[in-house]
Amino acid sequence: MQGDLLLKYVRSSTGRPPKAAGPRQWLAALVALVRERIGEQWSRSIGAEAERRGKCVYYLSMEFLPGRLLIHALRNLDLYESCRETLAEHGVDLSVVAELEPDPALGNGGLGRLAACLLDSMANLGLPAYGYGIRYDCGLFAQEMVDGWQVERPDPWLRYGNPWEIPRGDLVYPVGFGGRLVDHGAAERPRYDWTGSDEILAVAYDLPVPGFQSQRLNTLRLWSPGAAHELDLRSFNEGNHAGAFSRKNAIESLSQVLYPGDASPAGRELRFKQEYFFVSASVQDILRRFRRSGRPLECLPDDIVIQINDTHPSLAIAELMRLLLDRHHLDWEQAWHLTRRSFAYTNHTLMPEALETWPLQYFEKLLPRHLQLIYEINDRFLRGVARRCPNDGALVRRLSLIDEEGERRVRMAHLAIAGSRRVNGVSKIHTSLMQRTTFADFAALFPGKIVNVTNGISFRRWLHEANPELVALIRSRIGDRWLSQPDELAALAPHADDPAFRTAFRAVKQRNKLRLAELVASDCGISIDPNSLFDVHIKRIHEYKRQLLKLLHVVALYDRLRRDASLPISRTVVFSGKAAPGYAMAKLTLKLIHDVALRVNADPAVAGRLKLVFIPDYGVRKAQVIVPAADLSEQISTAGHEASGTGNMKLALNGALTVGTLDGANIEIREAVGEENFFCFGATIEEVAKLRAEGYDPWRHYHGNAELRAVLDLIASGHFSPSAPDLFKPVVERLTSGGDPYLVLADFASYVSCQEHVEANYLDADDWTRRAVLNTAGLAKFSSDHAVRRYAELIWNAGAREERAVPAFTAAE
Ligand code: 26V
Repeated sequence: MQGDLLLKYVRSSTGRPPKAAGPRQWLAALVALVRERIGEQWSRSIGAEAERRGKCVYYLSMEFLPGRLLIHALRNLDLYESCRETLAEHGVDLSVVAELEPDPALGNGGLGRLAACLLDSMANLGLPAYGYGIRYDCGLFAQEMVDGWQVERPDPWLRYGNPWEIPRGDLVYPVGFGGRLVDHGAAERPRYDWTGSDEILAVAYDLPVPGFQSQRLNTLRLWSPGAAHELDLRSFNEGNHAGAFSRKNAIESLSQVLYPGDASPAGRELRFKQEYFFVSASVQDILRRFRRSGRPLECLPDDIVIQINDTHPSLAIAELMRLLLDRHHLDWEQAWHLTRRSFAYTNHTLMPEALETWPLQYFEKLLPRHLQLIYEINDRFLRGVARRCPNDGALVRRLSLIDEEGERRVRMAHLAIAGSRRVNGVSKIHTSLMQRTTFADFAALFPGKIVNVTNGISFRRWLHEANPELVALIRSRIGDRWLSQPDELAALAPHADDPAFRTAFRAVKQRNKLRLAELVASDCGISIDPNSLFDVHIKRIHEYKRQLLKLLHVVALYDRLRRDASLPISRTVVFSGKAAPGYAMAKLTLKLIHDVALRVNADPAVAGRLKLVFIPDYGVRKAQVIVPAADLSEQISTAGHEASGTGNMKLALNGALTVGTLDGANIEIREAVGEENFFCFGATIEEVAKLRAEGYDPWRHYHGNAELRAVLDLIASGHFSPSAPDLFKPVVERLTSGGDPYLVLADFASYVSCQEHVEANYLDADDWTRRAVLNTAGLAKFSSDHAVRRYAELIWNAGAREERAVPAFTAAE
């Protein structure tokens, strides 16, 4: 039945008979089939009726990493098997067709993937929600490795179009930059007009976000820039062809690229414009939909909540104020009262260099009205502070929305906190650090405002889709209610004691390892042994994530194995991840991984016992192959630096044991799976703080640990780079005379001894599997469904309309 329908779609959507259809035509037909099935549901979900049922959540994010949709949707709709069979009858492999779907890489890492997992869960739980972001023409760069050096290539993911998206020519908003302010009001009640700005248009493109077997289909709405008069026709007709296109090009540059991470210096002003562009369009769209409901503006915070994913969309706070004041003519107290109750802000990092601030200059030039509003917000806010804490000028300076030192800048986190109903961190320890350190003054001022919602991951994506064999095995024992009720995954724990279950679990892992071995063979041309321990470090390349610590361990192992031919070790170390293009140390680390790999993999003295591979172009697609195959998950950030981590959850859910520091969500994962099933090492947050306070000296470790010294000397000597012997000196210098800012050397001894433990444990394959099962079962609470429920209860007050009369306005702080 579904098969016939599919054949019909091949004809109607590609104009070819099935016999003549190639994989791209099959893809088009499959997408048409799914779209037909979900179209009805989608229009019902976005219909006014559905929205009136509960609060609507708007999730604003500069990044989304949704992954491919086809297999996800086929499984959700229970069409997977029938479609696979129909294709097979025509000699076509569904997995080959699925590979043709673009993987939207509209994000850098965890923050973007979290946005996608939360959207997935909101749909799954039937919560009305919209994701808002930018439709970047090129997502995060494609990573190519040339002789171990990262080369960034554009990723024109829309080259063949995006089969899922629906252009919404009916949803277009003007967004202005520049111009000046004119006061139209009376002296005691000024009213500003922002005039003369250069207006561009924001055009909506919608993508479906299907829930798992739920009736709800949410929308990811991405904005693309256009201009009212894209082409200056007169100029064109006068022969100025290049000039006529220049405005069009300038406008299009707004969505051309995603900024590849915090360490990249380029394009700051463009990034600022991107932030305002998507935020302005989104807030206008939110207000339009709200106005359509016919409810008075006073009810805005009862009907909507705008969750901002880090500070990147925090200009939305000033934008809502602008619209409420200048367009809807509310007075300041009303507008601020509504705004503060409509927003919530999630913080994802406390690293000072990633806490956004924008020069006042940018505002003066591009957003003069917003600057004026931010001054006013700040003024009122600081007067409130001074009233509560008189004579504390230092406190006022610390809390100010404006950093007055050096080039004056707006502190976006302060704007986000002042303008939100709640602020949340993404793991218990991260939230506690927010409260105790970076935002301690705010925590004291607004007790209870900073709350914790530990991150979660979509089990549909990271188990159901990535690891279907494991899902089948789990189903055979505990059914499949856990897919919609993730807590029920905990029922798997007793099966860890069943030898037959362990054998089956191990067999699944083994097949996943074979699949990864195939990927490594095709991507890297290296053959790896699926019987070895698969030791996996996959994430953005950053010094705090300490790829270097892992690498020093690899070199130490290499040295040990060369000296001792009888050491019973068999390990394959897998790295994958991208470096920000402007981050020299990260790129040199990649080169070092490559050069060490060349040496190690070619040395007969360690053959069969140690392999090192780097899989290029990490993204959701590759992660879905690597994660199910891992035995050991490396989560080794310097304690206090990884806000949460979500890769740690994906790997543990798929039955990897973690070797990790007491950082981010590792702490909660360890609690959930049991200390005995987690390899913990390294300095704690308190110890890190103490070491730094005492004046940390990496040389002490260099001189005090012969193995560490030998490893560093080997790297510095040019052993791994004979044709350029000084190449890696900057790495070794960074870890020694450079002060070793992320305490790699301080944790080396503890890490190596922990890894000895890992090796000894891995020799008992059956017991290792028992613990792997306990990891899978223990991860139940890290489902993003759970996280969304907490957001709904603690922050959004969603699920039901707030049972409250229209609020009386009180004088705002
Ligand atoms: C900052 C900037 C600054 C301008 C250029 C582009 C850019 C991109 C990202 C960032 C901040 C990144 C913050 C981030 O990704 N944090 C990660 O969030 C994950 C989800 O909560 C969490 O699991 C990770 O631990 C955390 O590092």
